[in-house]
Amino acid sequence: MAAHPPKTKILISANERLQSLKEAFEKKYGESPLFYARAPGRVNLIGEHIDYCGYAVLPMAIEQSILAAVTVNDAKTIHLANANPIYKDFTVSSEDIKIDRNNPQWYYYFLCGVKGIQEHLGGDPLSGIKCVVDGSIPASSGLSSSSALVCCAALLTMEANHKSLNKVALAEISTKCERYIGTEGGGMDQSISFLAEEGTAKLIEFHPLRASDVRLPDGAVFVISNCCVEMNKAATSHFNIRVVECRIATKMLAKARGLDWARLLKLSEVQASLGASLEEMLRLVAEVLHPEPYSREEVCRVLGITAEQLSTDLLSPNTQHGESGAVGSRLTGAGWGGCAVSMVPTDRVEAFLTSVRELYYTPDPHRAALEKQSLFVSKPGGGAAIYLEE
Ligand code: ADP
Ligand code: NG1
Ligand code: MG
Repeated sequence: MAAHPPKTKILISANERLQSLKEAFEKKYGESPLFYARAPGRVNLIGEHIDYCGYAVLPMAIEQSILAAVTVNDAKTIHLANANPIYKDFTVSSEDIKIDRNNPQWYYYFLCGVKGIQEHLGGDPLSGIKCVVDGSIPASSGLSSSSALVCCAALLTMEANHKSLNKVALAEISTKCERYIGTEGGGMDQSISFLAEEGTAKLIEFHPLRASDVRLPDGAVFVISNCCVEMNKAATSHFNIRVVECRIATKMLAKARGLDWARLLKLSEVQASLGASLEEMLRLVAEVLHPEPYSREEVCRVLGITAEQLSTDLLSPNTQHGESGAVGSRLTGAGWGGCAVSMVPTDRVEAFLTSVRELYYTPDPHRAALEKQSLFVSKPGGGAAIYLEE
């Protein structure tokens, strides 16, 4: 049976960060915190974008964390504040928790954790809490600030409701509930946030979730350097496009080998069903898939599914716009906005225009008004010229 997260007594005044969080809490709510919860960020050493394919990863927790100070009340209201003023206060009834995945504000990550625990406890109303959050993980920088926040919220919600769960269960709940924000991650971040132990990296394996110590080389340390370009994974579709591409590849490989492809979702499941080695999987990929981008039509044709099934069964809400039938697309010009240029086979251009119109322009009134001058076909034109009246 996996252990529960430790619950230790600590001298607050001896810890600068806890002391200033305590003071911020007292200033905000006029009372002292009842307890604190902490969940660390992580750095991953080996294996990116494979946890959601079911493959093992090798992260270690970092010192930076999300820390929260909490009191509990009978009012069934969740009051959230943040030590960093860029994150605004938020208040909501614990009986009416909604997460807006189109607007991934910081408090929705917190509420993912609360909702995950609420569901685990059978949906009963939760105690109210007052909470101040203090984060030291650089946000949107690949060190998993989002999951540390979700895990911290899940952990403190358990404590506030006088319940406790083991680390594996908490990691699994947190993995599932962070998906409410829209990113369909695989569980590396939440697993290491709960299962980390000082002094060791962890090999995290899934299905079932387990973590084993990995001894790092003596006489070396890991240096983390942030390129300082932030990317909020829930605010764009980049992350989920990767997830969905792997999901579609899973189906195509499984179908090509006569497996029950409709049931399989992860590449590791195809490998396990075939009893294949990684080298055999690479050969299978080279044989079955082509390196050029797939159009929606081709995916549907290969899998024998309708466009609607593709949308509902395979794509996530924020990847509905992908793969409209271009051979290739890129941003043109300097970037930071502006136009994309797509090379589209002539016989697919009408379908392409319809698809981009329906998925990108029509749903947004501002873009719909600009569609006529914004979406057009252009042939290569001529150069400068002077024209004289005859
Ligand atoms: P990563 O997990 O790689 O850091 P994400 O894009 O997944 O990046 O998550 C970043 C989001 O997490 C931020 O936009 C913010 O909403 C939330 N977040 C991170 N740090 C804090 C913090 N200290 N306080 C509140 N929210 C935070
Ligand atoms: P970051 O970059 O920390 O948000 C994301 C996923 C991980 C994993 C890595 C790439 C979530 C919560 N996290 O982490 O599961 O896929 O990208 O290896 O979706
Ligand atoms: Mg994240």
